[in-house]
Amino acid sequence: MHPDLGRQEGPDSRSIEGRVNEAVGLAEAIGLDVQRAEAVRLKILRPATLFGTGVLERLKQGIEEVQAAVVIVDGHLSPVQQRNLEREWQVKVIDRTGLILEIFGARARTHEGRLQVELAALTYQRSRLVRSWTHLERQRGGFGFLGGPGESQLEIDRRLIGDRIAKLKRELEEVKRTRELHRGARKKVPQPVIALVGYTNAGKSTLFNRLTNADVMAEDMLFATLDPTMRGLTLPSGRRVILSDTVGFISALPTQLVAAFRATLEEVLEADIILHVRDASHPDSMAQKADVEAVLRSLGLEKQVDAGLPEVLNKVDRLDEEGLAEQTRRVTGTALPLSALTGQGIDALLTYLDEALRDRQQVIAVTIDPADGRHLAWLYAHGEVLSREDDETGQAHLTVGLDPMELSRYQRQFPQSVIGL
Ligand SMILES: Nc1nc2c(ncn2[C@@H]2O[C@H](COP(=O)(O)OP(=O)(O)OP(=O)(O)O)[C@@H](O)[C@H]2O)c(=O)[nH]1
Ligand SMILES: [Mg+2]
Repeated sequence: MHPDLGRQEGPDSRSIEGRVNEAVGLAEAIGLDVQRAEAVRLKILRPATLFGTGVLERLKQGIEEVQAAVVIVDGHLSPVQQRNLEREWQVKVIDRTGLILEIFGARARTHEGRLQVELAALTYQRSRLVRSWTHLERQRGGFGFLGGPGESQLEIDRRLIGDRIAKLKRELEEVKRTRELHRGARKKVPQPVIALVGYTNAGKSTLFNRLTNADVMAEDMLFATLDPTMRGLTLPSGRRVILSDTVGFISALPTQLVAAFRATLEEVLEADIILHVRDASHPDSMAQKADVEAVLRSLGLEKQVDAGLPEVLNKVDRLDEEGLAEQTRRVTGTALPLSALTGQGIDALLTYLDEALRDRQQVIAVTIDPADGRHLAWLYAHGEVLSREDDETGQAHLTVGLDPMELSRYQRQFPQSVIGL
């Protein structure tokens, strides 16, 4: 049930139908068999049950008719509302955040992924315990801490959860440190990193698979991907890069999840190029774009978002010319229309990546003694040799393009050799 508060937030906001469909997609993502889905218009908000009495009664009949095992309310439920609805309908009730946490719990494969999801779920649970606790205390007309027979069960639960959260945070720190060590080792042969980000189901994994011949799960399912995956890829110029596929975003992503995944996401987003992959054929494409950009901003990428990220307008095979023109017109940065499914537009994307990476390069001119093989080898391995002339004395005159990071490394290793920039 999608509670429709009757709010319309501007021309690019989602249709109610789109919201209901997305909620159905979420439920199906953990294998639930959705028997009925509807938006329920709320004229007033009832603090105790969210829905009014008449609506409650009507929904109860529907629930009994299909013998539902679980009811999903696609919005926020307070712990009290959740409990009251369960009592009223005699069925398990969960809200949107609870559902998304379930999906992530079912998807987590790596050790780190599992830790992150558990941290998010416990943080969520703790916030709810606190609230229902104060509620219960108020009902009894007292303050929990005045008198009372020792710790209440809820206080114990709270403390246990708190301990577990602290432990998870320490473990995650440890995992992160180990990974940084590995990353440090990898950076010895540094390759630019390109990260694919975007709304769930936009086609990131399909594009990732097409570009790298990988076999990452790509399905018509929300949150198919959870853990970031990286793979090498050779661009037309011969330049090697690393492509990274990431977890998708969704509207009203639970804050607990963003917080728990923050470290992983921030690492991915340190990429040299961030490609925003969009389903340009989706009716709510613009609203999805706004949601993704909001998450990126919250992760510290305001500047890049304001400047306009390069956008892959995916699924153009489902768009007519007019639709594509309309989508392209609304892109601030570079628009890269393509179809990850048919392969149309992929070459243009690769060329774009090559050029974008070349633009960041600095060109140096050096003269190298023939005896200095190590120097020459370093430049061939780490830079792009743009020209080379060997004179009669055997000296090699080179112009070489270097990525900013490589340039500083070069200046450290071969301090005397740079002739001109
Ligand atoms: N028609 C069409 N469908 C596509 C295209 N690219 C991807 N799809 C389909 O879109 C669905 C989602 O694709 P995924 O690659 O799993 O999407 P994702 O962005 O990785 O999704 P999450 O991992 O859930 O965030 C799949 O059914 C794909 O076959 C495309 O260019 N055209
Ligand atoms: Mg994916």
